[in-house]
This record gives sequence, C-alpha cells and structure tokens, in this order.
Amino acid sequence: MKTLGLLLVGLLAISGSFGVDKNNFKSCDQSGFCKRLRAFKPEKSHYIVDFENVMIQDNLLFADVNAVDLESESKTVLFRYVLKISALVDSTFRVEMEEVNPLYPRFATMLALKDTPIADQLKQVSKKDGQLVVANSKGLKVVITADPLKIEFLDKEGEVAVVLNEQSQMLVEPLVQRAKKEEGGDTVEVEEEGQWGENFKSHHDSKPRGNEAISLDVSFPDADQVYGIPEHTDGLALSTTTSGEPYRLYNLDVFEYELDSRMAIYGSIPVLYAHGSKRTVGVFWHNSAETWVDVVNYADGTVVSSLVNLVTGGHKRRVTSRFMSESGLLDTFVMLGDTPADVFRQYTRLTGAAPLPPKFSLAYHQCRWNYVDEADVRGVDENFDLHDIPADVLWLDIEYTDRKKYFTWDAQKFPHPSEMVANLTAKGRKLVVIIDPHIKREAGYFVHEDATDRGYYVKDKDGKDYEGWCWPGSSSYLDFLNPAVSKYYSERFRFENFPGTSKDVHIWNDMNEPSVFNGPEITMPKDCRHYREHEDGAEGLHTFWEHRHIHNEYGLFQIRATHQGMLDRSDGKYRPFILTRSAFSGTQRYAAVWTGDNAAEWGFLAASVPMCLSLALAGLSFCGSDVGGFFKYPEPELMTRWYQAGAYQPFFRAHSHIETKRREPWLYEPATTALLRDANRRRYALLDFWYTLFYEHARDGLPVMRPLWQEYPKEQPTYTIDDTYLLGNQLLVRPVVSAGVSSVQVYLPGAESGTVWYDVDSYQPHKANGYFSQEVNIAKIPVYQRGGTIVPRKERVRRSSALMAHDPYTLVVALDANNTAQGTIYIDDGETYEYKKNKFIYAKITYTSEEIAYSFINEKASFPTKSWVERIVIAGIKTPPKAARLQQAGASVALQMTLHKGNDVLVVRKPGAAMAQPWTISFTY
Ligand code: NBV
Repeated sequence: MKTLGLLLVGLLAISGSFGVDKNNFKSCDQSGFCKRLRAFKPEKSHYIVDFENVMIQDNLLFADVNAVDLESESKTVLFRYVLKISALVDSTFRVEMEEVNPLYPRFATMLALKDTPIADQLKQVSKKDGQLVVANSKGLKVVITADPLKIEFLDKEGEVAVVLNEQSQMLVEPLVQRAKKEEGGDTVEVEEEGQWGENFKSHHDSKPRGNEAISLDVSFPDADQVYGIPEHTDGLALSTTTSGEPYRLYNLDVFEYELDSRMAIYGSIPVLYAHGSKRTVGVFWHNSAETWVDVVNYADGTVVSSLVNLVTGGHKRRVTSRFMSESGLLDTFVMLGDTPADVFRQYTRLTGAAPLPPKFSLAYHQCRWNYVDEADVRGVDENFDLHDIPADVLWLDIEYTDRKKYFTWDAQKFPHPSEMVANLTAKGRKLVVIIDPHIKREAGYFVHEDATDRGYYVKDKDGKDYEGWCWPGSSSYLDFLNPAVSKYYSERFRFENFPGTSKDVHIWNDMNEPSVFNGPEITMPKDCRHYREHEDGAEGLHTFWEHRHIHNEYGLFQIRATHQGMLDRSDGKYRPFILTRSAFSGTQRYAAVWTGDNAAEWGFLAASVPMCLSLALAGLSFCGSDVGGFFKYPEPELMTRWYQAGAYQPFFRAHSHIETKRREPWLYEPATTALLRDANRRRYALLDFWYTLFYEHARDGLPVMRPLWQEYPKEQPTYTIDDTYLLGNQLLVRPVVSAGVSSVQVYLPGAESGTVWYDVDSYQPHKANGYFSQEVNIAKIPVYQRGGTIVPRKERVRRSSALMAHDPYTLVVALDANNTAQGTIYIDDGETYEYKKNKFIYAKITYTSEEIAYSFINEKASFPTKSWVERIVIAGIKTPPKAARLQQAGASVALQMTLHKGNDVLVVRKPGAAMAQPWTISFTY
C-alpha cells in the first residue's frame, strides 16, 4: 500500500494529469447534517424568549428560551433552552445557547481561546413591546426580540450592525435517546434514517450520540463584502453560495486540491468579517466540529442573489451568512469593530497573536522531499555559498527517519546528525525536521510501545487502539487530549530524547488534519474516541469525546505539545519555530502555516496571495506557499515570479515533491539563478523590517500582510482586490502572477488623502489615483513604499541572517505631502526570550524638514547592538537642506549629502549613528 501510494503520487507529480478526486470528499448533500440543516428554512423561528425569566448580572444575561411547536395552537413547548449573552471588553459580545438539562453535556471547543475572555459590564436599558435592550459599558446596545428570538447588535451610531436569527435558521438539535419499540415481545431500538449512523463510500459512522447539529444565521446590514473562514482557494471576498456548495470547514488532506473552490482543505478557521463603507464587524463561530458556511451577498450581481434581492425588496449592501456545525455548543462571538483594524484586533484578543518568531524563520528556507543524505545536505548548503545566495534554513522531510519512525534517524543516510547540524550552524544556518503525528505500529519502536502500554492512542468506536494507514504503513495516533500524552510527546523533543537535535533544530508538523490514507475522506473516523476527564463511576458516552467533536483542533493539540516540548528542551530559553499544515483558531500562538501541496502552475502562484491574506485576517499572519510549487516542475519564468512573490510573503520557503526534477536556485541557467538570487537578497535586505512587523503583530494582533481595505476602509474598489496587499502600512506589493507580461495593473489607494507611493526600485513617486499601468520586466515586481513611512534595510550580502546581526542600516525615508515620515524599528538577539527582560530596542524614527530623530519608544529597554546607520535615503525631497549634523551622546558631527536631482532623492552618506543609543540629525537650509 505504501509503495502503491508513493507510486501514485509520483506518477501524478510528473504526468501532468492534475486534479482532485472529488469522490473522496463529501458534498453538502453527502454530509448528513449539512443536507438536513440546509433544508431547514422555516418561515418563522420556533425559539421564543421568556422575558419573565431573564437575569442580568455583571456582564451576563441569562434568559429562558422555549422551542415551541408552531403548528400547535397553544404553542406547545417542545424543548427548553437557556440563552446566555455576555459583554466582553473591546466591543465584543458572546452568545451561547444550550438545552436546559441536556441529556449529556455538549462538547466545548478547548484550545481556540487564548484565555478566558475579559468581562465588560452589561446593563438593562429597557424592556417593552417584546424587546429587551441591554448595553455594554461603552453604550453599545443589544436588542433582543422575544417572539421569535432575534438578537440585534447596534453600532455606536445606534444602527443595526449584526443580526442573529433574522432568517430563522437558528437551531440546536435536541439531544435525544434512541427510540424503542416492542417487537415480538422484545424491546428493540427504532432505526431512524441517518439519526444513529451514516455512510460515506465504504465507511460507516456510528454516531453514538445521534444527531446533535447546530446552526445560526448571521446578517450584516450595510456590508459590501464578507471575508474570512479560511482555508479555501477562492477569492478573499467570499461569494454567494446559494447555487452551489457552502464553504466547508473540515481539516482535510486533499490530494491535488483545486483552485477557486469552497472545498475544505487543511485548515479551518471559523471567523467571518463583514465590511462596508459604514463599518467592519465580525463573528467568531467557536466550534471545532465539521462546519459549513453559506453566504448570500445581495449586491454581488450573481443571478441567484439578484433574485433573492428582488424577493426581499431589493436591499442593497447586505450580506447574510449561516453557520452549520455537526456538534458542539452554539457559542459565537460578535465583534463590533468598527474599523477593520479594530475587528482584527478583537479576534486576536480572543484567540491570541503570533508570538515574536525567531528571526531566522523570517529568512529564506530551502526544503525538498527529500534531501536524501548528509552529503546531499552538505552539497545544498555549500551551493548557497558558492552561488552567493543567502539562506537560513535547510529542511528534512520524512525520509530522514528510520522508516518513518519519528524521533529517529535513518542510520545509513544520516549517521552523524549532530555534525551535520553543527556544519550548518557554523554559518548561522538552522535545520528543520519533519515530525508527523501518525506513529508506526512496529514492535520495538519506543513511541509505539510506550503509547500501547500506557493507553496513549486514540481509540476506535469500540474502545480499541485505532489503527489507520499512513506513510509508515499501519499507524496509530496519539491522543493529545490526554494531558499525560501531550506531556509525553513534549518530552520527546528533549535533546537527550531526540539525539542529533539542538536548539538550532526546529520542527515541521505535517499530516496533522490528521491524514489517514484509508480513513473516511482521508482522515480519522468521526466515531473514534478521545480522552475525556470524567468522574469516577461515569459510564459510556460520559467517558469520551468523539473525534467528530474535536476534529478541527486535533492538529492544534499536536503543535501545542510540540511547542511546549521545544520550550522545555532549552528550559524556556530559545524561541521555537514550528510549521503546521492543519490549522484552527489559535494555531497562530504556536506555529506558522503554509498552503500545502500546490503545483507549479501560475494559478497556484496567484492563489497564494488571497489564501495567505485570508489566513492573516484569521490571525495566521505567518503564512506562505511552497515556492516553485510542490507538484510538477516550474519553468524559469514561473520559478522567478514565485521567488519574487515569496520574498514578500511572510513565510518564504521553496519546496518540491520527491518525484520532481531538482530545482535548487543554481540548477537553472545563470540568468534565472541571478534573478532568484536577487529575490532572496531583497528579502534579506528587508529582514529587519519584517522582524519589526512581527514584533508589532505580537503586540497589536493586526495582520502583517493586509488587504488594502484594512488601511483604506472607505475606498470601495479595494474591497475586491486580492492580488495586491500591504505589508504593515508601509509597503504595497503587487506580485506578477501570470506569464509573459510586460505591464500589470496596480491599484494605488489613498487618493483622497493625497498619498504618494514610491517605487522601491527607482524611488519614482506615484500619486495615488486608483489603477495605473506599471511596466515590468522579468527582473521587476511592483513594490511601493508609502510616502510618510521609514523602512529599515540592511544591504550587505551575507550567507545567513545571523551573520547580518551587526551590519549597518540603510534607512529609506519616503516623504508624504507634508514632507514628513515616521517609522519604527525593533532590534534584539533574534532567538531568546531575553527581550521579555527589557533586552531590546523598540525605537521610532521621525523625519521633519528640521531633523531626523531616533528615539526609544520603551525607554526602560536597551540592547547592545553594534549596528549603525550607513546611509539615509530621503525620497521625495523638494527643498534639500544645505547641511546636516549628527548629534549623539554629546558629540556633534557634520555629515555629507548627495542630491540626485532627477528623482528628488537626497542621500545622507555615512551618518555613522550607533543604533544602540538615541540620535538626531538636524538640517539647515
Ligand atoms: O512529507 C511528504 C509531504 C510533504 O513534502 C508535503 O509538504 C506535505 O504537504 N507530505 C505532505 C506528504 C505527502 C504528499 C503527497
């Protein structure tokens, strides 16, 4: 089976017949609850709030809700629920609804939230005419209508911003017991179609708890577009799903995934944002089970939505959505923005931001399935030096192990891992090795023996160790929900337990959806059993959670344990780097992500931008795609364009499939190698800029890679632009993603505020005025620096980022219409947590026509950097100064300047200012 699998992937990788086999994955119709819930479109919601039983205390409101039989005259109560609304800090509300005395507790998603959300205040404003109005401490109101239940969230102007259950699609399927009947004197269970089991292909899902789905519709009046719910391959702005499949969120290993699709792939992040010129708001659907999301955009001009538009009286600018999950609690956060930055911050406040990554991880990574042995690794490493191409990290894929037994090395091919690593670290380079979650079931393999003996594996529906099939052949899967298992796993990363590794060896967790070759939809059966903390004497369903409940957070459990292990192995001294393929809300706290197994095709290069943008809005800024494409071989032009694009995406790693032709940068003809070298060098020149962006992300939780509308929220044409993006608010990047082009259309936002954008290659200023045509050749991709910003660069070419630590800076000052500019810079040791003890510099640089000042934002912190300023480039200077003087540490020195008349660029040459101390350069005219 293993060889067959490999042969198959190999054949497809080279043959060119590319494409997903959709038969392996469910459509909504094949997913019992999706079909059932999508058909549930009552005219009126059957949930009615009982205002007699409402309690408001601190930040909480509790209300009784009855599900009534609308057919019966007396509105018979069928089920009773309790609705809970909580006010949280930062204009966020949480809405939960659960059965009163459920048959058994529903599963509550475990790892998405960073901490318990911080409470705000909630007080009653009024209660009349069947409506109860409450408000948070800022006066943001929530209007609850009793019959039928509807919840409206008002913005600060008092206008309705978000509505729950407006379309009556709220549903919490009541938990029920199997119906029984008498048959021939015996009591037998009644078979109800799909309620207690369903089939997909040859797989049977036993559904021991029966149906327990939930659904909620969320409407966004005034929204032009909705975004979010990655990971999918279609555009950043979501499309109307009425005539097709909903967006699916179910972590899956989709072999040869397709483009422009709403199919589920590796990651699932159930956060949705609605944006329009009035406001930006969001909902976070806190649920880790399989989820489908429908979207109707009433103004997007699709035939179906226009029809709906007619029927509903032609509302313009309105988007409705609907979340449907197979199980778990109805638990949703409403984030009221009201700007894009506000709402992105609100989401990362709940689920966390990425911590400051080690600096090397922002540099260039070289991967392949596989670098076959130590000599290969050495050769690749040396070739980077021979060809003067900077690189920080070499990667080892699954073949480095002893027959796919993770935490071991193939003794023939990698007999001296410590020496191999030392050879890399001597040049400041690092190694990343892959560790997949499946465990080879082989007698004598210590992980397997420990896990078997201690009961650490996920169990099948009958309580036996679950066995699936993956790279090692027969495999089982650790049950990370058990804290003892996570601890055991973390300990595997200790240097003594994983010989050959050191602080410079980092980890890649792949296949953690989890991928199971012979499982339903290539993953773990939903009725597999996971650890659940329970009281002594608890029985049956009370003693385990099903995989169905936790599926989308399985990988997050794994990377959390990996992360803990990597911290512990250095006693908390060094920052870990982890790459994960599966993702859920909260993944950003531990790992970077990539877009999985793409192909060397232009479409996949283009898709890398909206895919990473969408992930960035969902908290996962540290994202990239396999540069060059995983399957197939990139011809020189595609390879060049991919390096150029990758150099401006957060995670920059070249990778390729085992059966494809080798394609390290020097294997192309010299002209192409030169272009790839140039792309890498551009990345390295901006490493300190990237590092500062990530430092700021760790503080404010805002996307590093941003859609234009984040910074220009009123500018309507930007709402659907997803081929262009911003890095911070400084650089605008428009990668070239099609073949043979000599110009591209670039949209420069900010016309209203008179924004000027400077081409980073020529410093040529462009006044923002929407679209313009930018000429390009094979060496150029359009990148612009916004007037009003200062970007730090390091321009000396080195072999790795570590060797650049003390290199001097070039500061690029791009002037705005008022002849001012500002920037920030973050400097530390790049790898430890010493910055938490104030060993860092976070400084601002401010330019006015009188002076440039470099001063510490955090005056308590300092760092003994040897770096200094070797050049200041001032672009857009209209009236150049006659003289400049540096003042630092009591000394004053006259500086040299050169004016480049043709393009209004003034260069202050060799200011020599030390970055360890504040300084000022003053100008005289
Ligand atoms: O470990 C092998 C590959 C890896 O190179 C790739 O990046 C992952 O996404 N892995 C998937 C397993 C199988 C790929 C067909």
